[in-house]
Amino acid sequence: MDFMASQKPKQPPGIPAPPSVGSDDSVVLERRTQRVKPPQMFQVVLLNDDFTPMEFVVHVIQEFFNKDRDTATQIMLRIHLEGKGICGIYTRDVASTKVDQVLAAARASGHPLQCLSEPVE
Ligand code: TYC
Repeated sequence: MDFMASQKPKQPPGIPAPPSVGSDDSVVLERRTQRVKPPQMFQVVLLNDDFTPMEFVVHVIQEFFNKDRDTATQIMLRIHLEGKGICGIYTRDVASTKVDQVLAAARASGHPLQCLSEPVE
């Protein structure tokens, strides 16, 4: 009877296989399975109101969301017509900073513009 293992033991999922040593003493590292999920992303949304000037909103979108003038104008018009619009998608901290920057700029100019961030999906 043969008690020798005839197959390599299976590696549990998520645990990297130990390095195997070749006949010439070279070490081969097995491919690692990815174990970190991508971070939750947050969309920064501007809300429409009846008082903030269109030109100010275009300026804010260009300045804080790095859009060119045409794109910023399209986003502003969407917000104006549909009530709200996404200006960008970022990690939690970056999205939160964008909201703070937009609100600070709006308040400093005396406009009631509202901005928020919400998780994507
Ligand atoms: N509705 C505003 C106006 O007619 C323009 C506006 C657009 C305001 C987008 C806010 O997020 C906004 N002046």
